[in-house]
Amino acid sequence: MTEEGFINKVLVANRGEIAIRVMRGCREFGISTVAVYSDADRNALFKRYADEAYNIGKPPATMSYLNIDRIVGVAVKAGAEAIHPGYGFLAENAEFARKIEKAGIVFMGPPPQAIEAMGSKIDSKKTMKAAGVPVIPGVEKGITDPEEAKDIAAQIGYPVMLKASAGGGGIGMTVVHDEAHLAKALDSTQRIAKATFGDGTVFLEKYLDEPRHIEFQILSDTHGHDIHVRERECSIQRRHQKVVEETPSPVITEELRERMGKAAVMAAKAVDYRSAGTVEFMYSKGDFYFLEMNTRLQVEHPITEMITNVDLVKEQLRVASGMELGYTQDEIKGNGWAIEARINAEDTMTFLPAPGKITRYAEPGGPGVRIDSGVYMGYEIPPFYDSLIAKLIAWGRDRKEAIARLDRALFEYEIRGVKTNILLHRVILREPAFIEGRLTTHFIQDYDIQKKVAEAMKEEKANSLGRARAAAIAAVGVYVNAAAQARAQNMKG
Ligand code: MV4
Repeated sequence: MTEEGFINKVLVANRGEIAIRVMRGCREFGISTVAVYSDADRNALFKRYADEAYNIGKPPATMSYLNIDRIVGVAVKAGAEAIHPGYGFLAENAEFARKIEKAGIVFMGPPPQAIEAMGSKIDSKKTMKAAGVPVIPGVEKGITDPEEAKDIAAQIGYPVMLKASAGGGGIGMTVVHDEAHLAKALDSTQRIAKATFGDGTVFLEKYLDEPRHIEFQILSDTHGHDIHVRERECSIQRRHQKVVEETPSPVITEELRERMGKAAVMAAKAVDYRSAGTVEFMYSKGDFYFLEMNTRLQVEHPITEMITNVDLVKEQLRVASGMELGYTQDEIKGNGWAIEARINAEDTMTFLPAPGKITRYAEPGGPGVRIDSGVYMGYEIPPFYDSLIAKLIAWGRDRKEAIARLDRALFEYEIRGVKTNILLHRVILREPAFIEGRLTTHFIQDYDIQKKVAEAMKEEKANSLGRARAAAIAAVGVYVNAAAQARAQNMKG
């Protein structure tokens, strides 16, 4: 890499597990790494992992990880030829990408115009529709007149959904079931959009019932090659944050993968994409629709790496140095099944972050287990950033083996001192609907998962056998149950 390309040093404009993940790819290519860290991350693992580290300010992200000029300044001073943004923070900030390129540094993401093209929901829908990518039925324009809204809703049929064009994170979306409620909902959604995003533009589309979230990994280089690296299903989420992700999707057939993959590649080509990205679709009753494109490497990228053996960060490094992708579409093959559990420091009852000091810490291991983490025993999780402790990923030859391995790894995982969602994951894996692959975006509500976690906690406390023994018994139960279910249903996709 250092011989062929021109990148010898990369600055990682992020923290935690993703900063380490990116630096791992760099290290394998012999590229040196620069970390930037806030005052709250003086003792963080990613800071120690890097070859060089620079303090960029106070703990609040606005005073450190979101300070564009300071980060670009450090990159120039350190002589980094490229900046990797990770996810979150500045990863989808077109201004950041522009300032980096103006400083003569490579932004390890898409061109700024591609970030902007995907920033507005109305504009991205228009672009996708023109490119031949299926979109949710509706209108791709802002609506202000309640009478016009009623005409459009009558045409597409109720229920409909009002969405803020500048929206994100599930804010500014309202389901409307009949005409009587439309005018009021339009008014309130516009207000929320204006107050939250500074842009009150709202549009209207068909509301999809029981949707599944299926996304495609994309890789694009600067030589006109765009490929997809198969799908991930991320239907299980709470408060618009993913909790469990898997690949392949239990519902997808080879024929559907081919069609959705082609649509994802068309989406990438339509915005002159570069680097790694994700095209999100909603899947409902056999049909799929473009939802949005995330113009970054995503949290759940490891499951794709587990079944394809493609190192997505190393592909990003190749692309950034002007090389062609290391794979053609035909060379992308899926092997087995991978599932990721996001391990958060949080209170499962409220889903609120629970930062604090990790007093005991032991990571799982063994066959088919990957863990991407950024913590250690004695580490204090700062309260300023998101609550992700680690991503635990299990690979199996088939779905049932992946489930059994993930459950076994969750059993091995020991974290003390902070509340975690480990038990939540074990409850999800035990739920018959999960074992059968019946996933929807309402999974946690529909199956009373939080209530079941509360019960499991009580049982755990009451159980004189102790935690380890109870968990071991449950793990065997999951395996037996999963095996029986898998026999009943062919889920090898
Ligand atoms: C929808 C929908 C149903 N119908 N659009 C949520 C995030 C935002 N980007 C789009 N979202 C949705 N849009 C129509 N027309 C349901 C959701 C949705 C959802 C989508 C993906 C993953 C999880 C979700 C959880 C709740 C709602």
